[in-house]
Amino acid sequence: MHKSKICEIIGIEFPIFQGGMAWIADGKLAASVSEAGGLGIIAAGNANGEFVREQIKIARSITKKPIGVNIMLLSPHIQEVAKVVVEERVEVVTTGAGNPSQFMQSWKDANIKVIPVVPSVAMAKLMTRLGATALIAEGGESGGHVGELTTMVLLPQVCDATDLPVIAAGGIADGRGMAAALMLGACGVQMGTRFLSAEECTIHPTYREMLLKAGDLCTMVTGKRTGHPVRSLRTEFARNYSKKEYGGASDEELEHLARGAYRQAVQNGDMVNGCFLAGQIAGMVKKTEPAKDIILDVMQGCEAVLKRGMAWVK
Ligand code: TUI
Repeated sequence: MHKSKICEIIGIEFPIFQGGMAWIADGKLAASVSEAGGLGIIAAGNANGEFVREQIKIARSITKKPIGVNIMLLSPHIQEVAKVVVEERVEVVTTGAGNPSQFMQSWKDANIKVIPVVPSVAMAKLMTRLGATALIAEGGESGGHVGELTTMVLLPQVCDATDLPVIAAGGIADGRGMAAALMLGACGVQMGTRFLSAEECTIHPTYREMLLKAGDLCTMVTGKRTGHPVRSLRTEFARNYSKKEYGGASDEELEHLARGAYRQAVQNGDMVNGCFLAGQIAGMVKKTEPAKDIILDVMQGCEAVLKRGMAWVK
């Protein structure tokens, strides 16, 4: 395949980003993806600045290639994490779950490439105006915090609204998904759920097992009522939360239920208190393999689909 413009801009071989999954995407996973030619991204999630700095150092000890940090804008440690990425000179910052406007200038001054997740055309236009390097159009098929629109609907509208390169995310886990995203105007893809199964991804064995066993209908969205909709595997925790959410529980009670739930899932595999974030495409993730094999499989699959696509052209 020809090089994508996002590869030239960031200095990577393949236009594949690994999603910044909270408490999952650590320095080791990110470095493995970057070393394999994609863009590995460390998730800051709700962690503090020192945790993020440590993960950046771990990644740097494994790879000399560019790495990214995903900054979750609802984090209580947002101010210190925003400074750490500057001090540690990461090549790319992606953002999620909010509006990063107040940080954009300081990151740009530090020569960091800023690539925000945009869930709408309005946010795409705002981020373009504020000087983002590229945009990630993430549809609600994704795991974790979700927007309203699907990738199929969001992606072409974001592409029409900006001249910046657009990365597609949400519901992509193989070469077919990547090819479809390119046809809708994207110049690369971001995958979270597919990289959850990577050999280098440290999640609890229970999490891995549930992911590999998941089928097409195995995820659900909770938290719409609180304004923080989140997609996760349909576990006892998720069903219970949903029952409470629509059964009149107070916001405080729901917040109490959700506190620390991502970490409980990742580190302890706790089926009762843990929230196992995963995208709708989980049903297509069937084996554990090295990050490098995932990237090569998606790239080769994409190229094969694009070649077959010529059969439709007269
Ligand atoms: O951010 C994600 N996925 C995530 S973040 C996360 S951790 C979390 N912790 C507590 C509450 C909620 C989440 C787990 N998964 N994906 C990127 C994403 N960003 N999806 C949607 C958005 C988004 C939503 C609103 C981006 C911008 C936005 O702006 C709203 C506004 O106008 O401020």
